[in-house]
Amino acid sequence: MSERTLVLVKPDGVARGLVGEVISRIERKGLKLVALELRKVTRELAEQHYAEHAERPFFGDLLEFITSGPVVAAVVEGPRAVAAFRQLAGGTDPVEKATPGTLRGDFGLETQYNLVHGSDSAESAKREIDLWFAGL
Ligand code: 3AN
Repeated sequence: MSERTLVLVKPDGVARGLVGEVISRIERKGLKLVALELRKVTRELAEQHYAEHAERPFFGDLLEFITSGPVVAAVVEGPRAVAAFRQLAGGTDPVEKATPGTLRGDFGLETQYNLVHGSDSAESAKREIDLWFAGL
């Protein structure tokens, strides 16, 4: 059974030239790209994407950051794609949670600038893919 997940290379990852690294790891894992786009994120899209964090103290900073430069948005497909990409990404805190060998563990230092986003469940993936790639 195949599923889909939404992946973002956030502004820090794009600015640091890590898009190829992220895409390469996705492909080497055996996952398939079904959509891929460089995108400037509007405030409106950012608010919708991160709606579940609206009450968190870091919400304002999160919106500032995600709209600060282009992101690469992708829809990735494969067996257990949601969990498989989260395995590649590593934990949210790049030092305390992500282990070496993961994207965040290898390239990240701060939770706010943790390089990538991956949907956290099949339901979130559906909502996020509808938001970013309507009609896909
Ligand atoms: P994940 O991206 O690993 O699913 P979430 O959903 O808990 O993590 O958080 C979404 C995003 O919010 C993170 N990727 C990160 O950019 C930001 N974030 C989460 N926790 C913090 C924090 N304590 N301080 C600053 N930013 C945070």
